[in-house]
Amino acid sequence: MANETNVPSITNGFHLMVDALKLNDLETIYGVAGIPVTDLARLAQANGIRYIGFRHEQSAGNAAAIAGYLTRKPGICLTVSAPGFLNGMVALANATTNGFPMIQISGSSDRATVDLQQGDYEELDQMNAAKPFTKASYRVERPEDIGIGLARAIRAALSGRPGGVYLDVPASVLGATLDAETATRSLVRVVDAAPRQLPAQESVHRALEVLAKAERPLIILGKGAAYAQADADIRAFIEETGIPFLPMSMAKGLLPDDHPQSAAAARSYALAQADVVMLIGARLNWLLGHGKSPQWSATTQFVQLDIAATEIDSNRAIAAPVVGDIASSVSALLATLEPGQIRPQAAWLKELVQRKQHNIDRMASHLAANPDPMDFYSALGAIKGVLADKPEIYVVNEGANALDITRNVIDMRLPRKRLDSGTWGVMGIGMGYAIGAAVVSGKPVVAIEGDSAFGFSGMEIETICRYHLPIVTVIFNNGGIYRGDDVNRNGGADPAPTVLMKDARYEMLSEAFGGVGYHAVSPQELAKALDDALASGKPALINCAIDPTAGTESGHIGNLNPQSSIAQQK
Ligand code: ADP
Ligand code: TZD
Ligand code: MG
Repeated sequence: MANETNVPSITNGFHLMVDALKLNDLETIYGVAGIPVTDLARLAQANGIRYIGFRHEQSAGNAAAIAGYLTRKPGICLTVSAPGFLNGMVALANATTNGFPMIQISGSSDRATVDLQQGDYEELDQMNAAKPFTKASYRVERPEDIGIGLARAIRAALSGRPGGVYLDVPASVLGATLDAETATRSLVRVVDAAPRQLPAQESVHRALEVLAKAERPLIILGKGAAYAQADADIRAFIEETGIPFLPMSMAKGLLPDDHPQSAAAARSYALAQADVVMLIGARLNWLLGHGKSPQWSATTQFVQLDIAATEIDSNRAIAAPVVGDIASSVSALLATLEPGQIRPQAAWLKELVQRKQHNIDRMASHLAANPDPMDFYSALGAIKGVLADKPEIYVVNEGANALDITRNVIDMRLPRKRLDSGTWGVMGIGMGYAIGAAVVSGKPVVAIEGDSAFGFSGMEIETICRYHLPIVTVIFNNGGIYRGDDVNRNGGADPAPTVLMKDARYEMLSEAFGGVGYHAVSPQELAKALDDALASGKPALINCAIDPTAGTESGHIGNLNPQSSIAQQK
């Protein structure tokens, strides 16, 4: 019979890539099809990999990045050459900045032509272009290297501080054939891609000694702590020591926001007054005022748990670094901690409770006010009520006021449920993160979006409807970036730079693709729409009319705008 001859069976780069992904349990691809990866997407789907096709690579990349964060497996984004590659790069760079494991696999054009700049279709030296924005950037030049190339990408994405990795696959490699036996032998299943990194025991002792001397200690939890999935040990350490904690935005819910030791509602007081601060998977970057005045005291001492040794002393001297993976470090701290060794002063805890109560009361009055038109607080009060008994729901959040006020109002009670603009404060993550979270979890997602923020990924509403994902998008429509009431300083007919269309009917975008649309002008309408939308489990969009004068310039970070000593012209 024909198949009993000596002719070896043949395979090609397309099949090898699919086999390599499957061998490493990478079972979802987020991408946009086109030359030269269309058949790769088809073949992946045919072989049981879930393929989610987007309208723009940036959203595909954002979905992959957040999938990586949630699952601790690199999220895979597939892009076409040059422009598609570059569209995805914003998401890959953002993943690197945030420490999310992700691999962008991109097709690329003919090497010989690209390197001589002879003008190929979609010509770009992608591997080198990607380098400054990634943890690692590799190119596979022979089909028999696909297996090892993917293995290197997985290891680079997951080990140490996770990040974005670029893997370049020229069209010729995808199409190249090789015999099936060589191909099979070339595949690599990665073993222990994120090995534990144990902290030195002396660093653990040093950290506990510094904490033991503290009168006003504070623990800051960052998204590195959330990523580490050491939830029970982190909680045990906090509860056994009695140290108050402050979650960074994506660490909200690691311990419930209504936990009695949460100092979130007394944030600025806690930062300014703490004498010892323990950072667990949080960087002393701009989000923490670089650990410097005016937010911080010059005498505060720091303990820092991080996997990246170079993070230590990055902005301020760290008295007790504990370098290791957070799960190992926290468990070593717990094992070494002696009963009663760490005791925050009673006066400190009492002062925090009083400050908290004051701010909670102030917030309650904001939430209860019922202005017409709605402001951010009254809208969020309605959403808070609906989400109160649904802790399993993911909350995706971006915007300026829409971001800052939501972060303060909406409590999280489970870890890794809040996904937001992150370290860069980037706009455009909304629909991609929502899709990624819904795909990996099968759980509902509520995306709370500024009207400007939404626009960056708004076309993915079609993607959400096409895949029937349980995502409810709430648009805080205040008619602009920060506010909707600015005026053209030259008196002309063009709108001001920050102004968007206030009367835009965003809900019709959902209806256009078979989703449900709501227009809410009161907290009651908003609460009912959100309740109904979540009960239906279907894609929906709620266009929420917010007072155009309700926001403040740049939200809570107006201080970062450049200040000129020369008076503004008009
Ligand atoms: P946030 O924005 O919430 O403050 P950052 O992204 O600035 O958090 O900081 C997260 C930190 O956590 C990074 O410095 C990163 O190196 C670290 N990190 C990430 N994963 C781990 C882990 N598994 N173990 C230890 N540190 C980690
Ligand atoms: N582009 C990108 C990619 N990221 C950004 N952060 C910005 C531009 C600048 N920017 C912000 O920092 S917030 C924001 C922009 C454009 C939008 C704020 O308007 P919004 O929210 O409607 O989303 P509010 O509620 O009106 O403040
Ligand atoms: Mg707005």
